[in-house]
Amino acid sequence: RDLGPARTPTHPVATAPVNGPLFSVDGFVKEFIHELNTAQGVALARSSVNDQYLALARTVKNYLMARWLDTNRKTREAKVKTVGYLSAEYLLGRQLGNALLASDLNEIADKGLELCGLDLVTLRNQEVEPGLGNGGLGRLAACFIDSLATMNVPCIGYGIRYEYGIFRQTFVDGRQVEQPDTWLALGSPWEFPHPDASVQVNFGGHTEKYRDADGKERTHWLPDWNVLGVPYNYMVPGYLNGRVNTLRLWSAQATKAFDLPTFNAGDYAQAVRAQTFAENISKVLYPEDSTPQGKELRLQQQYFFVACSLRDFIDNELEDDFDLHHLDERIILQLNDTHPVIAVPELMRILMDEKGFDWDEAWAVTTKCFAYTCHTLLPEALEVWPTELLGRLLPRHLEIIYAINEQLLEEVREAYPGDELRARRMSIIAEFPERGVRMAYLATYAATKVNGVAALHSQLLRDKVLPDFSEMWPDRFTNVTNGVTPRRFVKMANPKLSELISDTIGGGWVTDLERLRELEPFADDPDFRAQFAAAKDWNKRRLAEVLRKRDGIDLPDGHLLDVMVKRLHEYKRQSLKLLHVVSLYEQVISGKLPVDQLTPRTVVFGAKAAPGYKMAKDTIHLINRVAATVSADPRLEGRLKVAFPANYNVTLAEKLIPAADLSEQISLAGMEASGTGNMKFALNGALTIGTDDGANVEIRELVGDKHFFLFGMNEPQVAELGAKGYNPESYYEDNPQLKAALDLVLSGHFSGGDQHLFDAVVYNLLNSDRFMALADFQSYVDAQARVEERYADTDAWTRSAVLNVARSGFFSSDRSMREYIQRIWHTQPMM
Ligand code: F58
Repeated sequence: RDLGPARTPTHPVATAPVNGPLFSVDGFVKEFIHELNTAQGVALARSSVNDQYLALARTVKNYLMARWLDTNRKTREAKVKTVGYLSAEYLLGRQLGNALLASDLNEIADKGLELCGLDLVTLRNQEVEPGLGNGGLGRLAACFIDSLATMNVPCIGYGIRYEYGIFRQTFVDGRQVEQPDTWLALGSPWEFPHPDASVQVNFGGHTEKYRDADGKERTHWLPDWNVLGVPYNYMVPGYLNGRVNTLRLWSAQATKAFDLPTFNAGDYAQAVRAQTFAENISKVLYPEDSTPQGKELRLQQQYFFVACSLRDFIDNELEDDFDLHHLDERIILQLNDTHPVIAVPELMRILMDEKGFDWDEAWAVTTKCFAYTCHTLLPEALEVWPTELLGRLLPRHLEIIYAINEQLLEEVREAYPGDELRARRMSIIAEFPERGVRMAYLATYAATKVNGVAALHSQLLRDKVLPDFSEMWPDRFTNVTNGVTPRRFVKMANPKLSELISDTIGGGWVTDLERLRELEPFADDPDFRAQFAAAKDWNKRRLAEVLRKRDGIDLPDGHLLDVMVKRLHEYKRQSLKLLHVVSLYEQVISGKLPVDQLTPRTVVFGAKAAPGYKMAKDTIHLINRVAATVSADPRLEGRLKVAFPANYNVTLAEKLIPAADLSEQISLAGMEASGTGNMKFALNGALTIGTDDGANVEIRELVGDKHFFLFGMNEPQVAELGAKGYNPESYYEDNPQLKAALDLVLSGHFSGGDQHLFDAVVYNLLNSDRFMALADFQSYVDAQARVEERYADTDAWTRSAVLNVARSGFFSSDRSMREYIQRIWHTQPMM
């Protein structure tokens, strides 16, 4: 059934009076002052900006409160199917702006604060964003829950309330230095802790067999330690529709039983240490690593939040007498990558050991309740938990996993008799390099549906990562191309463009993004183009101000703003972008390129490297050194500048993306599962220079070849070159421009004469270059020349930019959610 676009309310429902503060400037001011006085305990005249921010947040929350309670009550009464989104990460970004937008309070708040002599923008800037995620995967989860709320779909987001989110990046002499992210330090007005609803989670111990009253053999788990999960609820308001869903994040706390034996023995200090041990579970977000090591704490985190979530749903969201044989009618649990996959044996355990189900009954229910999304193609990023570790921490779960595997192998042998190699390939248990549980296989076997996150990725997932599974169960595999929320990333982040769009085609696009198509004819309207360009300029000026204050960086006027922001990873190829910069620079200082032929350009990088990822950190160091050298060299006459603001996060993205002219999406084809930054840039009128990778493929198809700068090998060509044997050094030898750029780095030019400082980066490119940056260099440089040519023709450029916006409506996360709903979840929006 086509659900159509998210409903566009004809009137802002949030304005209807419900129990809550009056929807007027007066009502707002009263509430604000009340919060300031009673919750903060200060008078307006004596209050700090932080007091004011906290009071404002609480005020806005009070407006949403009745809606939230109402949503909960109605959903419970309707007994409809809920999406249980299980994600170890939610990269939410700041909450205040989104809450104001969703509740239509922007104007009232602005006026109300003005009456109090305060400025809304200043208060908004006081908020520290909750950085409870690493990058794309966590941000996707945040976009999805926004869309579900806006589309009136019942959803509970489940995750972990990390006390420290993604580290704060600083640069010391150009090198990345990580600082703890103390996002809770100044108060956390958006959360509702419910210690009364805490859930116990068990670990360790052993299992025992026994016979139940009917004489059936059963197992129970005798754990030897436990912790408490304390739920913290967050509002997830839909856009102007009155729905407020819930994000429930779990925080670990020691139970009384935890330290009792030690305490009784009189060792107080040891008892306190034990408490710290328990609370470590939700202490810190694991910074993404391309090679996950078997970190015990990480597995504890995964089981912790999943066990809390299942327990919570079954005990608190369902009726007391609910028959769990029908669990799939009330929830679909979406596994956001393999991090929550331990939920599969956990549900089996609950159903069998606690609810008395037989194996077959439990498996029948379990396999209807889960769906799995894969977000990667890098083999080393697929989680494999050593059985030694898993068995020590969760002995009952390991038993269940072994039993699931036996059943899988039986099915495989039945379907492919005599093909023992296939059975071994498909086994959930890996034998090398050590015995381990392949979580992606477990997820694939248990799930109703398995999806990749862009068309190309889903195809490669079937053909290269899980070929045996997709051959055996072709219908289980599907694609849902990622999307981004237009509320945060267009309406909020780009107010000038949003206003122009709404003035031109009406406001419906915010919840029905395909309507941006109606802008297409205006690409040929000089008047519209002028306004479009003016919005871009405004965004650039706003960014310049932010970067000046935040980083002391000066953005020159009139430059092409060329932006590459994403996690630092070799496969994403920041080094290719850097080689282009170095090459331009080298050509000017060596006299090969007259400086006045250089297109005035500012290249902005934003990227965090995993703290343990040496190559990534060296690359950051090199980018910073190149930035300092290039930006300061008078021979460039200010026509080339490189900026690398530290600590790229959602808040900075919201300023950077709307200002960008050129979006860099230059991963090696076949490596970036989807990308979502690429979508945000296109929707904000940047043109993309990119490879045929991830969702770039779909962006190019939609916006048209003419309005996208394609370069580099495609995936089959990459595979072919790899098979043939790739020799990066030959590209260096054969391409004088490339050679000159690399030689300049090797000469010590960017490192104060130290000729070896960047050996690791350069020789990695010359000797191994796993992601074939050198092979794509010339093609990239040629594409950049086409960029400059188009940019020189302002009208043509703006026309392309308008068409990028008009044709990118597909990339709304509302559309992604519609596809999940129709093909995977089979849930219904509530009317
Ligand atoms: C990203 N994965 C993909 N993983 O790289 C990107 O192409 C895609 O658009 C996005 O997911 C959303 O589907 C990603 O962000 C992580 O951050 C993991 C976190 C946990 C450790 C391993 C990496």
